[in-house]
Amino acid sequence: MLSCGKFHFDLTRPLVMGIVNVTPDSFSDGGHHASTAAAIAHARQLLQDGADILDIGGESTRPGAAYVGEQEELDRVLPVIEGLHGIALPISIDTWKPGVMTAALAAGACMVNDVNALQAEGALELVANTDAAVCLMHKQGDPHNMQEQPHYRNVTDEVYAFLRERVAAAEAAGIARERIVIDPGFGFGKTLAHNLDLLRGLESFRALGVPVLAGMSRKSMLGAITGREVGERVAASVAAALLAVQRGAAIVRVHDVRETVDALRIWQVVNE
Ligand code: 9MG
Repeated sequence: MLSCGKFHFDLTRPLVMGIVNVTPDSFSDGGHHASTAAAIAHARQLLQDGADILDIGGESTRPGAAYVGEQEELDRVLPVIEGLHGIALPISIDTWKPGVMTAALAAGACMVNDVNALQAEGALELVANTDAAVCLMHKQGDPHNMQEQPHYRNVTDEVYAFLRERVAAAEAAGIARERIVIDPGFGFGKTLAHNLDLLRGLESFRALGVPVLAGMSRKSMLGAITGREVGERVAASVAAALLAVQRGAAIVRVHDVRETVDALRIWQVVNE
């Protein structure tokens, strides 16, 4: 069971979270107004394509990405969330900043996708005081340095222990279990070998008793395996999403919603 505000999912089928990046490199270079309109149109297309959740983000978390100030992030995401008012699916805000979480939830978002797992001061409490869902993700380091020298003794054990602690912290703060999702954070301070270990061991994260989200869409781990540039990783992304679902992921975070929905439909029918 997953509850995001007024939306409730029984998780009897895998959910697809569609990515809406509102960053200058994703939509047009014609300024805020042009990128807002393009992001809203893209979000509506993802709804048509079969997305279950929309994840809206205004700060890139790619390796090497630059920090974006809170006001700039708000200027990017709030008009998009407001422009999607009344849309028939939950909106997730992809941010680690408590100020952005607060404003986005007030504007209509009902999920927080936090690559920092609510570790910022005040983040746990502010989500606890709402009925929003939260995705707690693992990362090692920060986007500007995380791929420099990731190191683990046992990546699956260490990520598991981190997520167990963050689920406990969230519950202790008053966030009900049915509002919590966990994510091992593919590509966030992980080598290709670490990512593959996590994917192979994904099933083990289900023991934490909350839905598992997996995000590998178009990531460099897929480029390293296929030798393909980011725009040519659709097939690899769909394969990765399917493998994650096969290993117990309840939600996949993807760019290519239509292709992923089709692939998961085949998986579902075969497993009926
Ligand atoms: C924002 N973002 C980029 N990659 C991600 C991933 O793998 N998981 C989650 N939850 N968020 C991500």
